[in-house]
Amino acid sequence: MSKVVITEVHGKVGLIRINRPEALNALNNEVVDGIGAAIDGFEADENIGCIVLTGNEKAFAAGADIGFMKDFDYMHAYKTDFITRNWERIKTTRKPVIAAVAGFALGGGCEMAMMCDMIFAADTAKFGQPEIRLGTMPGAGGTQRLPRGVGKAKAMDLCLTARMMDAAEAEKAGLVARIIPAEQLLDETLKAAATIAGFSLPVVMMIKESVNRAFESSLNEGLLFERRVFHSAFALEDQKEGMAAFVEKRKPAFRNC
Ligand code: DAK
Repeated sequence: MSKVVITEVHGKVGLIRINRPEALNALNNEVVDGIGAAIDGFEADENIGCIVLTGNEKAFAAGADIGFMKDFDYMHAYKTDFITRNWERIKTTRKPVIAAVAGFALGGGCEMAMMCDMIFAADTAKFGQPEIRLGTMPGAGGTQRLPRGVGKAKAMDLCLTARMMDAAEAEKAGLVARIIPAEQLLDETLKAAATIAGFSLPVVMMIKESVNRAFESSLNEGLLFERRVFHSAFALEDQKEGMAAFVEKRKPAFRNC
């Protein structure tokens, strides 16, 4: 049986591929556990500065595996904390994660892409929260992250009508950072990830933490948090190196400290 999650290392970038093409990369425990294990590995690897999560040309992921959950009852879902336990790992990594989305990102697939720090979309990408069609609702952030990404009106539209949103609409609405021709999606995403991984890792982590803070605090609290973290960046050797290199008109050599 082929592995449902494949990892590769490209220089300082860790790549995670979801690999269940026969089911449009539908997410079951094996896949989500595999993604979690891959993130654990990349988090622990000091060489890795950025992570890319992708699927294949047809699907990032067409949702949680419907066959797997169709017979669950309430008590089972509640007692086992249905799939919550292994879904949170993407959110907790301190290294940046870019979702490279081609084809379908639906239901849990869309939610998983939104757990990442940014989404690069192929021009073939299609996003949606079609759970309502199955007699259920989004359960992994669709009703929470989508409104923050695209605004209330569009989030209501997508969640209540089950329609799909193409890459152009998703970019216009702010869900997607970049649209890339499908055949270049992975290369371009790996390039951007390599750029990030070439910077000072502690600074990258500080920026990620600070941007995320913008969604979890008031403006004043967020600004205070940013100021404190900014001040702490003066403790870094990489700050001394970065600014010295600028003044000396040379490339900085960051050492992640
Ligand atoms: N689950 C299982 N199998 C799936 C699947 C899915 N979500 N999506 C597609 N497949 C399978 C199909 O059954 C088919 O398998 P075979 O019949 O060949 O064995 C194969 O993938 C190819 O699919 P189609 O033949 O349907 O392909 P089409 O191109 O005709 O259609 C489609 C593509 C994406 C429009 C269609 O497959 C589709 O509508 N799929 C279902 C999309 C969907 O409803 N997604 C939402 C699922 S509910 C939570 C975390 C997550 C969730 C909830 C809670 N917690 C942390 C608490 C998430 C819930 C969901 O995602």
